[in-house]
Amino acid sequence: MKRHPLILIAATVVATLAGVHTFGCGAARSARSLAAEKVYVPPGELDKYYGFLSGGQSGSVFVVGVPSGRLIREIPVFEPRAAYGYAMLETDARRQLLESTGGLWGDTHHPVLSEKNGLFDGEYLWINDLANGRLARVRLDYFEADRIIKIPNLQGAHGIAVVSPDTKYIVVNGEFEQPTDGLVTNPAPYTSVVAFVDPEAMEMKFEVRVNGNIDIADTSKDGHYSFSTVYNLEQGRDMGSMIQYDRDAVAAIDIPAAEKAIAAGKGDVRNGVPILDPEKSEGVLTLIPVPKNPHGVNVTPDGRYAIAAGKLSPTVTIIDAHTLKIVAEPEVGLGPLHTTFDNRGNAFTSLFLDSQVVKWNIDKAVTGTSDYIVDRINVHYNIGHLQAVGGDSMHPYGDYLLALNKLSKDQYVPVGPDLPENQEIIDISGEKMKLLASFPTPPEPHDATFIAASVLKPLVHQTYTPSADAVQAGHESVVRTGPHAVSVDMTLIRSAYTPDAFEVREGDQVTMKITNVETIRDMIHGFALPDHNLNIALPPGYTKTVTFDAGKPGVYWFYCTNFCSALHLEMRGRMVVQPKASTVTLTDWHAAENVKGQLVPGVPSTGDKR
Ligand SMILES: [Cu+2]
Repeated sequence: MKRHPLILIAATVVATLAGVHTFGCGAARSARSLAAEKVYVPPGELDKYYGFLSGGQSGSVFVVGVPSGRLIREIPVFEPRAAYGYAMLETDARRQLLESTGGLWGDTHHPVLSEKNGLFDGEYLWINDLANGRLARVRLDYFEADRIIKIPNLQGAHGIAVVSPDTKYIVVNGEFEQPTDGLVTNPAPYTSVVAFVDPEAMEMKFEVRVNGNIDIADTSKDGHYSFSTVYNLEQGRDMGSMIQYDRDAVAAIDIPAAEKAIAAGKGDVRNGVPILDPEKSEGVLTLIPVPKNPHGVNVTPDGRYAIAAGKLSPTVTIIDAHTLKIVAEPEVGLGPLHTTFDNRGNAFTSLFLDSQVVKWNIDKAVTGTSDYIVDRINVHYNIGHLQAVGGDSMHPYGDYLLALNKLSKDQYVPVGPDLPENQEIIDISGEKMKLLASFPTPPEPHDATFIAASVLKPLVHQTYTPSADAVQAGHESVVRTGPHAVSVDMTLIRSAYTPDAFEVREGDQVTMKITNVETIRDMIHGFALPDHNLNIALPPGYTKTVTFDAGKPGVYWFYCTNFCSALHLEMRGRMVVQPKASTVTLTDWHAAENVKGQLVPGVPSTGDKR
């Protein structure tokens, strides 16, 4: 059969187009493959970095692996969380601490890591609660918040920073201005304070008064200055009056000068904390005028410059971190918020309005060279913080950067009117930035910091060392300690509670000390007690004491909430609450059960030692 020439031409065109199409797809696929390869961590292999993301109004810290973006852990901080060992009931010590210092929730913003010689040493992480003026410390050997304190004389604990290079203090900025003398009856001007906290004792050392709203913090790498951005020098009480001035400030506090003034007794003590008034203590505070309602301030890894982001000005202000003089004010784009660094002299600034990360060369910007902008990359969308791995230390790694975006529209399958927050991982190892991957997290990360897995992983404990008061296996007991009080010492090991039954009476206060006597990593057992608002998780070696009301007469099965073995479902036991007038004892119950053959032979209850 002879083909019509037009058909041949058409077939050739189709084939050619198909070829082009295939080629285009291949290029896209290969770019995708390269990006995927950079973030793919095969099952069984570990991430290169731990990432600590603030949990925002979740009140927690999220731990993600980088580069995979996998959510590895949540560390509850300003919240009681049964899943991670904290009982929910009102008498729980953790819950009481939270309630007495502000509430059962927090607004965490800025995770900062402890430093030794300017390097992250993996000992502690601190995180603020903006809403309730608190600071918490997380022990990284257990990934557990061990101290929470309320910062006096301060509202809106916003920016925090570690005083480099050896974590001398934790700096906490008070964002919400207060009557200077603390009295609402006095129309004195509102001011704020920068607080300096002893990181080991978690105690207040001193505060420095600053006019305006104190926002984000960093410190010079030699520990001489703390830097805080300050907006609303107008001292306005509403948004319109807060944005009148073209320049607000970076507040530089001379830490040795402040220490000297405190030692000389120049602080006015309020709520047990000496507050320095800079007007009475010369040389403590320097206000460096920067545009306009500035937000982030970040010190370069070499300690030469503090860089303030203009927020309402398209500029960053580069301040000499030793002389406190402004050396340059380059334009970077719209809505600059925060800056981070690689190990090749580049800065990366987040641009909220442009939805971009801009990479710029620090030396070129300082010397006024016109091509200081190196690259720009779009992010999705409206980036807040950003952090390069190690960019907040003296030794950035220079390979990955995390963009923490406020909006994630069209990035994930929709989940109702509220969409998850979006983190994007960007490859910064080359001249051009490359977007590699995104991952969602619960609300709402504000900031992040990273530590190499090679540094932290060896420091993480496998089990808890049993405390001196831990219940020993074989020494469990049920003891009546008063007319309306019973103490139960209990141990847990796969897959049984000892005792697995105990009896109390209506009206009793029951105090349970429970020890998980497992010695194997990850062998967690739970203790949930229905209708008593009680569920705790006990990692291996952990002891927890809880006190609760026995409640209404009845049989309550406590059970294990953490899957532990093939006999996990069988891991349960009873609290029998007798009516006040009852004369039946648990021994009687067991006798009755034995008659019916319901008690497992060889597993006698130790629960009736009364
Ligand atoms: Cu269990």
